[in-house]
Amino acid sequence: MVQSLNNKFAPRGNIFFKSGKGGHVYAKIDNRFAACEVSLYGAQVLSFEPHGEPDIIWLSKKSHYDKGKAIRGGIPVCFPWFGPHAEEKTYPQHGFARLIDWQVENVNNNPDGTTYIALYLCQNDFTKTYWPYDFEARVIITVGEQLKVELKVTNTGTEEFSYTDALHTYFHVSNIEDICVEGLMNAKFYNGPGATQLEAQNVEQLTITKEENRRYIGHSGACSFIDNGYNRKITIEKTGSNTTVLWNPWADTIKTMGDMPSDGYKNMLCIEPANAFNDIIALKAGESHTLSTIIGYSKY
Ligand code: TA6
Repeated sequence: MVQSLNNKFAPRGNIFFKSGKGGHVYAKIDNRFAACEVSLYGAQVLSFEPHGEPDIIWLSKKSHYDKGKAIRGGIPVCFPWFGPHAEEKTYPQHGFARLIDWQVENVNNNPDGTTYIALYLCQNDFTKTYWPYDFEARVIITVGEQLKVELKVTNTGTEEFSYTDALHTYFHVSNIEDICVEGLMNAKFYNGPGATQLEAQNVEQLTITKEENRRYIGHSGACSFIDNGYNRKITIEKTGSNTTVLWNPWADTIKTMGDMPSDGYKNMLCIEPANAFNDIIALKAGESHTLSTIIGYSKY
């Protein structure tokens, strides 16, 4: 498989494929802007490293790579549900998209020097054990000065379906106590999975000093964070999303997670463009929806 992917796509330049951990296939993109690694298992970005910069994406050194388990870190694609399944407690958290191999549909370089890879998934026996619908999903990853990730879902069946989704981005930070998040002022959020009352954020700059699992509802705009250790500001733009999730497990919860180092919470922060909770996408036959994020940075 790796050989046939390389025969077909490597001559286009700036990309090659290799097998690696867990027996998965990985795409390595390296162009004049950045290096980026993508796992075909899960259509998951694992790194985005602009040349001369520390990686913007965090990947756990203790991640599982076995089939059937999610890779911890990068940008897991949560689809067709975010969080636990609403009725079936044994179904995998965050859906099946991150637990399956995606096909490479296309790879190319754009005239502006950016490189994209388009990954494809449609219904099969595995997806039908959890979700009875016919669909096409595409994850298109474009590597340039910025990283763009799009998740486009099309209903290819005859009946309407609904789903929730997320680009569950793990950002790499110099030190969680040296960053502050901007762009969420006045946004309404549920403070944790058990919360039933909405709160309004009343600070312009949010610092993270404890476990956070905030679910911002009706938040469709951009946000950013300042990383004082790496002297950079990371911007997170998005389209097709009305929910933003912000998560850091902090010191106690991380100890219960076997695939994260116990001090890993110090160097990661999830900020996740999503459609989740009451923000549900419904697609009639033939309709599509795209969730996308553009991750950029500037130095100061
Ligand atoms: O997005 C935050 C969250 O839903 C948390 O509640 C936490 O469980 C996290 O995702 C990680 O989920 P995972 O299934 O990857 O362990």
